[in-house]
Amino acid sequence: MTGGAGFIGSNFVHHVLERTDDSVVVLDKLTYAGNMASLTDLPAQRFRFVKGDICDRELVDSLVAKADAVVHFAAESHNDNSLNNPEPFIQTNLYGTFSLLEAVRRHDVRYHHISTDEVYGDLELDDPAKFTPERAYNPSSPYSSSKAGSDLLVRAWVRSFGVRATISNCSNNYGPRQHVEKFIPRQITNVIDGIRPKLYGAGLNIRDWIHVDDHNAAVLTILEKGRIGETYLIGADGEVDNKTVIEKILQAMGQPADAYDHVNDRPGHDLRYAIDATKLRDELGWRPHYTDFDAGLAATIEWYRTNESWWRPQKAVVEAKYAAQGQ
Ligand code: NAD
Ligand code: TDX
Repeated sequence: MTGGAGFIGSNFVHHVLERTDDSVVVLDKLTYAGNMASLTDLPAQRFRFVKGDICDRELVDSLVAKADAVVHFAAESHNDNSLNNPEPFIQTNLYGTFSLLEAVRRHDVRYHHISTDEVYGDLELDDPAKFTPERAYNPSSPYSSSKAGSDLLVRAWVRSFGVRATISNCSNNYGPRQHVEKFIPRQITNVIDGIRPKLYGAGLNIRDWIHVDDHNAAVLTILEKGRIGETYLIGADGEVDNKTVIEKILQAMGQPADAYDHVNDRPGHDLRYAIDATKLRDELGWRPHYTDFDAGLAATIEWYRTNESWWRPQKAVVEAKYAAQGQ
């Protein structure tokens, strides 16, 4: 698998090693987003870490040659970074996916591609529709367009070369080991540090939150039972607007619900995402386990409180970057 030192990938490593007898090899470049502290206490005989770039065709080819399946999590993943400097997004998300696809094609290895609901663009706040696998792609940011392009590469390699691939597009994840640049960990660690949470614009934007373990359980299900060539949308009916999320965090951490600042909005900021996961539920029988967002949030707050050494080294750099752009 790729990207195993990142947020979702590291949780996937723990998930797979705890729930199956499989062995896992992680290929990860250890960018600013990779953290080896996320990969401790793992069974040494079933886990191997390789530091390297998914764009390194030779390295990728040699690892894929020995794999039964490839699950591709590695990406440049943060929208705000993609607005400041799109280049690594094009390189990693597009060329990196191409590099993996060529290797799985050559060695006929099963491939699962991790993607995002952001490829569909956004919905109006009052639109009764949700995203379905048939919806046309309409991405807004350099990040989401690079992910959309990578999905299309996968579809073409399935159709033209018979690559045995599946794709999943998931909504916003939360849970342990998420980088402090992202919305929920940023606000939790702000409150711990006595900094007021920062809400972009009016904060009416809606995200469809899912716990990272529910995402990873779905990925494992698709890897084992998914139909080749198919796209599955992963979501747990968790729509909440950003303002409400900040208020919930403040209240859960014993602060007044209005003790936050409005800051500059994100250019091109998507208004609302919402996933219809009927296909995944009906075809593959997947169900989310974490259906109580407040409880999941409380557990996540507790994780950041007790794992300060995990996030502390990144915090000041991230806040300085945001401050420089009025966020
Ligand atoms: P992350 O930024 O926390 O982790 C990304 C990992 O990929 C890091 O360990 C990094 O070192 C590694 N990486 C980056 N470039 C690399 C390269 N060129 N070669 C090898 N490794 C490289 O990301 P995340 O939030 O865990 O997201 C993982 C995947 O899930 C991404 O594909 C993302 O698009 C997708 N996704 C994320 C969310 C979410 O809410 N975070 C939702 C839906 C889909
Ligand atoms: O400080 C903040 N204040 C704020 O209001 C930050 C960092 C974000 N926001 C808003 C922007 C979004 O509407 O919160 C929402 C969530 O922001 P992010 O955590 O940056 O996530 P988002 O842009 O929605 O993208 C996430 O979900 C889809 C992941 O980062 C992507 O990798 C994934 O594809």
